Amino acid sequence: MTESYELYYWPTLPGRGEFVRLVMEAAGVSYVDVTRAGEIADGVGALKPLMYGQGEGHPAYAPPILKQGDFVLAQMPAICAFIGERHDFSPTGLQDRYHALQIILTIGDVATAAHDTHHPLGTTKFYEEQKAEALVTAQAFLQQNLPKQLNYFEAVLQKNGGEVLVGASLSYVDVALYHLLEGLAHAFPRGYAKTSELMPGLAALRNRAAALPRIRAYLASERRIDFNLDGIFRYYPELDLK
Ligand SMILES: N[C@@H](CCC(=O)N[C@@H](CS)C(=O)NCC(=O)O)C(=O)O
Repeated sequence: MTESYELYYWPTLPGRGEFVRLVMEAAGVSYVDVTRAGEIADGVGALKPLMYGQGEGHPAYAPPILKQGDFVLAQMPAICAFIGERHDFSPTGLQDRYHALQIILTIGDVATAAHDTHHPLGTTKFYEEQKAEALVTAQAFLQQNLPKQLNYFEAVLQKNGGEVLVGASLSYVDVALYHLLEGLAHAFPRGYAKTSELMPGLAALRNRAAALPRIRAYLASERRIDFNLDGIFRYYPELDLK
């Protein structure tokens, strides 16, 4: 397969697509962000025929979707692992590869939990129609889940030497965790700061990843979509810790 990678994701939000973008950017892999290449309506028009099993071959359910020629792959963790393994940005050896998979799947779980804080009743209703339920869900997330989740990532990091999550070199899971932490800190500045104050490994990982030349170049580019009120990590001050 030599054709270039195409990423299909919703054109106006970072969402789960951003994990994929950051992994490709950090690995130095070029790609076309198809739905953002022209008009928004055209972009959505290009994405929809690939969703819910409508595509050819092994079709996708939901975006992000990676395409290279006839090869189509969905599920954020699967795409990140595929790019990592194919482009020397993954641990090697069966056990380390599966430990990386364990971590990227956990990152995906936390991202889903963060999303559900503002949409606990589902995505068919706007946030404004479920604010009361969102407040209860967000407080439970911040008080009960987030401390355990951040402690888990800190423990994984420290038990692997403190620099990277798996193996001896930076890999796709470190970059994905960087984005998860950025997203959580954006959505819940008070909750994140309070929960992570005694987690030096996570703070250092964020700084190291943000300083990578490829990540810095990407963040400063027009390819980056900033966090907004349409993605997973949304800043609603009323949902944060008081
Ligand atoms: N577990 C999947 C979740 C995919 C997903 O929920 N995609 C969202 C956007 S982030 C979507 O467009 N879903 C459409 C739908 O569920 O109908 C992944 O990690 O990729």
